[in-house]
Parts: sequence; C-alpha cells; structure tokens
Amino acid sequence: MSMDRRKFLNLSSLGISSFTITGFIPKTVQDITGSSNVISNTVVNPVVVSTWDAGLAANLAAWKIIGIGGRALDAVENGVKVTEDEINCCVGLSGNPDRDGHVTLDASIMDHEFNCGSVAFLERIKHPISVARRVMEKTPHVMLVGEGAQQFALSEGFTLEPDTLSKDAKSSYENWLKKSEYKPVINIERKKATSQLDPSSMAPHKLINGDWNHDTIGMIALDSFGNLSGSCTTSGAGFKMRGRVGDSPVIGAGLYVDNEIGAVVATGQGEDVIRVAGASAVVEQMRQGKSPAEACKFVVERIRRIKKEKAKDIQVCFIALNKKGEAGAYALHKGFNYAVHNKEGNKLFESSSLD
Ligand code: SD4
Repeated sequence: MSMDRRKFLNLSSLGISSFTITGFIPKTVQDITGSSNVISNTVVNPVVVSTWDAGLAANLAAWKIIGIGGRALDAVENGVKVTEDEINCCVGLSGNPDRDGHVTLDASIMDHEFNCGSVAFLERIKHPISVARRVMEKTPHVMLVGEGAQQFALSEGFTLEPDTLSKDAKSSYENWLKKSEYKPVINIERKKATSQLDPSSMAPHKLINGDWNHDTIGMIALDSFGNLSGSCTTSGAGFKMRGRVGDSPVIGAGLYVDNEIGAVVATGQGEDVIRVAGASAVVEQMRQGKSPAEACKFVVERIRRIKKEKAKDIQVCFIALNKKGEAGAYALHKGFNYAVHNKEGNKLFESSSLD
C-alpha cells in the first residue's frame, strides 16, 4: 500500500474525509455498515443511480448510508450486495453458469481518489463486490482473477460456497444444453414493461427469472461531501466460454469514476463496451461539457457505428452521474431502465435509446 493510500485509509478510519468543502468540519458517527463515517450538515444533495429495475432495491440499501451522510464508497458496495444476494439470472451465485456449468463472477469498485479494485472469473464466493473492495484496499494490485482471486478471498475470511446451481439456473442450463448455442438475448433483464414502479413492490423475493429479471447491477453515487464512487457486479454472459471475462471488472470499460467530472457504469454486451473503453469514454465526453445523457448517447452511437448491422443484435447501456448530481442514461435499444434515489425518493426511469 502506498504511503498516500495508507495515509488516506488512516484518515478515513478516523472519520476524516480527504475531500472537504471550505468551512465544513465533519464529525464522526458509526453508520449502519459498522465502519466509521462522517456525518454532519449536508453540503451536497446525495444521489444514487443504478441499473435495471433491481436498482430500486439496491438503491434503498445505498440510501441508508448516503442518505444519512455516509460515504459513497460504502453506499455502492452495500447497495449492490442486495442484488448479489437475490435469486436472479445474472448477478451473484444464483446466476446462469458458463457453458461448462460453473457460475463465474466479475465485479469492480472505484472511489473518488482513483483507488479501484476488481475481481474476474471468481467462483464460489458470495459477494464479489466486497472482494473487489479488499483488492483495492489491501493489495498493491487493481485486479485479481480466477483461482488467485478465490485464494485471496478465502485469506480475507470469505466463505467457499458449494459449486452448485440455483434451481432456475439449473433449468436454464439444461435447456441451453439441448442446443449448446451461445446467443445473448437483448434485454433479458426486463421481461415486463415497467415505469415509475413502486419501490415497495420490488422486494427481493419478486426478483426471479421470468419476472423481475435483470442483468449486471451497476451503481454510481454522489455523497454529501461531493465525492463520487461506483460499483459493478455480474455473473456475466450466461453460457459464455469458460474463462470469459466481460467489461464489468475492467476499470475504464464497465466502470469509471473521475471525481472532478463524474461516474459511469455500463451494462449490456461487455465485449462491445470494452472495445470503446466505454465508461471512461463517457466520462471524457462529460469533461467536454456534455450532460450525462448526452455523453452516454455519444458513446452508444460510436458503438452502433462500429458494429454496423450487428448492432441490432446487441444491447449496451450506460448510466452516468456528474459532479452536480445530475444523472442520465442512454441505451442502444429500447427497454433499459435505471433507478435514481435522491432526497425526493427512489424512482425508476426508462432510458432513451437510439431506436
Ligand atoms: C458482461 N456487461 O459480462 C456484462 C453483462 C451485462 O447486460 O451487463 N449484460 O458483458
């Protein structure tokens, strides 16, 4: 760990934010995560944004932290853990397996000081996002993969879960084996038309395959100190080749945070997000003065240009949050939802798209 980062961690554990707004002197409390946090007069209105309908439930957990003055980093970790715990097709250990029948997980996290950590091709660990955070905070590296990532998780006290499939994943896999054809489905995440859903109807037990199905959960947040953080976690593309890694754990592709500008997370076909360094490209567009939605649109259009005809068969979506707390999103195709929680409440929005 570098001296600077050690210094920052020590300061954080004392509850002293490295980012303070002139004249603002924070005091410390224990927040619900048990870690020391800063709470005081709100100087910036906090906001949390996440992907898909599942983002509503995840936002509620994140809001319990940033809504009372906690740090965006804690919020984005704890928010997406809700989705990792749910039974769903595409996040956490209940997700669809690779073509050899094993669930492999990708996750990344990034804070307001360019600290970042990720894991890829991680098996049998329940909360990859928390392992990614440990990579960020406890190792000199940014990314650990496969067996090494699992060994690290175990050394950090994470439990090795059984190598089994959830009931839904097992039946999807058996179905898939009949044809053994790799063919990602656009918007598998959203089987029902939804808009402005009541968050109380989004209880985790309702998030099941064929109902409130969804994909990768990505979350970006701005806390009351004006600091941004982001997280992203997924079981990736169902029935992928063994060893395949998507964009979600690739910093700059699936996730990027520049605290001077904004935070961005991606969902959709990871290969096409990686080839344009998607999240980083959106941040650069915001740096040029575009709004979050315009910046997302610019990069989605670039992907459509690159993919030509093939663009009709893939989905890619970005969500972005700028330093002022303005959120926006853009998708290649219709059907992408995102959830925004601010002091006015937790709401689901349908993203604009190129079609
Ligand atoms: C991946 N981007 O592994 C993830 C999957 C996803 O909607 O978000 N699909 O490529």
